[in-house]
Amino acid sequence: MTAFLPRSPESPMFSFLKSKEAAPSASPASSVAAGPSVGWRDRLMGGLARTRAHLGGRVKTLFSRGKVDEKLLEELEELLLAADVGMAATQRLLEDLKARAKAERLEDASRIQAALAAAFVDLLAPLEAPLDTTAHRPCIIMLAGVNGAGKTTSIGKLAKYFQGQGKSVLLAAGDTFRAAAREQLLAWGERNQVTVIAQESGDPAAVIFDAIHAARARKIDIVLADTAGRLPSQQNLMEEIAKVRRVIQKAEPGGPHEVLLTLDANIGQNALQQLKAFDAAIGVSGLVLTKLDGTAKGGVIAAIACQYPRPLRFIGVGEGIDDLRPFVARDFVEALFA
Ligand SMILES: Nc1nc2c(ncn2[C@@H]2O[C@H](COP(=O)(O)OP(=O)(O)OP(=O)(O)O)[C@@H](O)[C@H]2O)c(=O)[nH]1
Ligand SMILES: [Mg+2]
Repeated sequence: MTAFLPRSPESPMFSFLKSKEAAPSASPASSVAAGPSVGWRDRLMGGLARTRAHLGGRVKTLFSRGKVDEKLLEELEELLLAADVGMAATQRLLEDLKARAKAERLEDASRIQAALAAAFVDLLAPLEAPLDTTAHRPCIIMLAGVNGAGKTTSIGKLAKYFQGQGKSVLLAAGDTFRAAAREQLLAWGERNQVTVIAQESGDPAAVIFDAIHAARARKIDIVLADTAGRLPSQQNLMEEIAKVRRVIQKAEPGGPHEVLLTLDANIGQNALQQLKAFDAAIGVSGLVLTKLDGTAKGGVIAAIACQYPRPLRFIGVGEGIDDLRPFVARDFVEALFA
C-alpha cells in the first residue's frame, strides 16, 4: 500500500502556499487575445467559430431553399457527418427534422433552421448536468485522459472557476510521470493563489493520498487531482490509474466524487473509443470537452449524446484561464447556428 508521507521539512512533499511571486516562465498561456473582460457568451461564440463555419453556415445556405425534401436531407446528412456528429446521431437528427417539418409544415429557411436547432437541443440536453460539489467536503475530483488532452490546463481553469463560486481549492500534482508536469501545475497554483501538493518524484497515488489528507486538515472544499496522460492501449498505465482511483477511495470513502475524462474535441469520433476505455478502467462520471476552438469537429458532442452519454460538465474554448465553463445545451446550439 502506498504510504502516507507526513508533512515535514525533510519530507519530499511540498506545499506551495499562496506565493505572491509572478508565475515562472513555464506558466500557462496568458488569457486569450480577447482579454478577461470578454464575457463567456463571446468566448463561446469565438470558440465555436470553426464548427459554426463548417456546419452552421453551410446548413443556413442549404435551408435557404426553403423546403425539406429528400435531396436536402441527403446534403444535410453529409454536413453533419463531416462535423463528426456520427452516424447514429445524424440519423436521429434527420428523423427529428423530418417529423418537425411535417408536423409544422415548415417551408421557410429560418423555421427549418430553428427546427434543426431544436432537434439538436433535445439531443444534447441530457448531457447538461452541472457538477455538484457541495455534497462532500473535500469534494475530490480526479482528471484523466490521453496525453495532451488538456487535463492540467483544465485544472488551472477550474481552480479559478470554483474560487469564483466561493469555494476553497487544493491541487494535487498526480502527474509524476512527465517531466515538467509538476511545474506546470505549480504555475497554475501560483496564478490562482492556491496550494499545490506535490512530490519530487514517486507514486501518483501517494501524492493524491497526501493531498486528500491536507485538504481535510485545512477544511478545503475541492481537491483537483491531476494525472499523467495515457493511451487506453497502454495497459500498465490504465491499471495504474485504476489503482490511483482505489487509493483515493481508501483515503476518502465514497471518493473520488467525480472522475472527469478530458477529451480533446479535435479527435472527433475517437472520443467515443477513449470514453469507453477510460470508463471501463476507472468509471467516468463526467466529461470535459476541450479545444472546441481549434476544431470544426464540435459535432462530436452529438455523437457522445447519442452513443455513450455522460454528463458533459465543462467545455473549453481556448487556452485562457476563463475559457472553460459548464456546458449549457441551448447556449451551445445557439452559438453553433448563430
Ligand atoms: N486552444 C485550446 N487549447 C487548449 C485548451 N485546453 C488545453 N489547451 C492546450 O492544450 C495543450 C495541452 O494541455 P495540457 O493541459 O498540458 O494537457 P494535458 O492533458 O495535461 O497533457 P499531459 O499532461 O501531457 O497528458 C496546452 O498547450 C494547452 O494550452 C482549449 O480549450 N483550447
Ligand atoms: Mg498534464
